[in-house]
Amino acid sequence: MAANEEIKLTAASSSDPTIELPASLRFERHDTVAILRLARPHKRNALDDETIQGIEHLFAALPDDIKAIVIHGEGAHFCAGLDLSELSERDIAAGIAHSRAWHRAFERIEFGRAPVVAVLHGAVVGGGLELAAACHIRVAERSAYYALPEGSRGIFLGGGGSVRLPRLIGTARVIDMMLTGRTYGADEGAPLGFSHYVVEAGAGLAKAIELARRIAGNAAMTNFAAMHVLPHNAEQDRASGLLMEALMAAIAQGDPEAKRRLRDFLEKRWSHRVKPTSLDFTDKEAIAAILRISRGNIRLIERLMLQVEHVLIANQMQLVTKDVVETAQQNLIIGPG
Ligand code: 1HE
Repeated sequence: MAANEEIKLTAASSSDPTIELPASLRFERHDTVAILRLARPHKRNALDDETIQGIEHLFAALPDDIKAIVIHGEGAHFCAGLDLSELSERDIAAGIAHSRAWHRAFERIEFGRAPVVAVLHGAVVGGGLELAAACHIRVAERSAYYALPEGSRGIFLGGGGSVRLPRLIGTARVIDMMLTGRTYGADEGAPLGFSHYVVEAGAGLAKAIELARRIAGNAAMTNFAAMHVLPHNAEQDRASGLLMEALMAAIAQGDPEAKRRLRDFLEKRWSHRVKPTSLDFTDKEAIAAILRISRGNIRLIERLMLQVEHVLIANQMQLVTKDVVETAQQNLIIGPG
């Protein structure tokens, strides 16, 4: 079937009567957060034409009240990539149409309305890695591994991976993965940019839902700006980026939702402060070590934070604001300087 041909989406597996999806996708709502499940575990969630069109259809028709989405793969793997059984039928023109269909579907994810959190476990390979790269947040379980088997199958990336992956992990790494078949595990992959979080086996979905709920609680304009302006600014020249930032900042500030949130903060109706909620012992030790080395120099701490390779620590460290550092200075070790 040509990828751009209309298909009949059958067997509505969605819990939403207005969204019809193929049997390979399941869509569940949980208030403002939805879970999209890749539901072909017997084929390791390999992505066939019907599934790709279902993803495009879903993100195009996303109900307005859904504010964040979690993508999860059923079974032991997130996704084994392109359904290779469909590949042998295609000529060159159909191959181009097929790749463009993937582009449309994944663009809908990346530049849609609701941020998407992917839960990665087991194989996250080929087109599965391309799908993960189109999502905004990636939570990896320790079982996750990343590879681009395209190199050994005589094919090339076709789902936007040649554009997105170099931006995530660097062109040199993508070349290495393609040419040598190199595989990265969850722990080594996280500091390289494959995922934002690493959690224990089986804990990914809960973590992703927790993050999605937090995202869903943001002002819609802020989520829009993060999803659309940040990637755009990464690709345009500095002056245009700064102008875009000023425009977006003014638009976001002018939104009634922002005004309401600022009033709540100033009038102390909402006590949310930017502090880590919990720092475990290992994190405290890491902060202590960094403070000791840096003698309380905040800028040096920020630079060191970027170099901390352990992802859990790195994630916590990103939350460390100036007042936390000061508290740590008082409570943990040395004074400033
Ligand atoms: C598949 C696919 C698939 C599994 N297309 N059917 N992707 C790949 O090159 C990865 C190919 N898959 C694998 O390497 C392995 O299946 C896994 C490492 C992911 C999992 O291994 P395992 O032992 O758990 O499962 P399995 O026994 O290999 O596979 C179970 C079934 O899923 C089996 O079918 P069955 O009918 O014999 O039971 C497999 O044939 C089927 N299966 N993966 C079709 N990918 C836009 S361009 C993107 C380009 C790419 O993505 S290239 C990378 C393709």
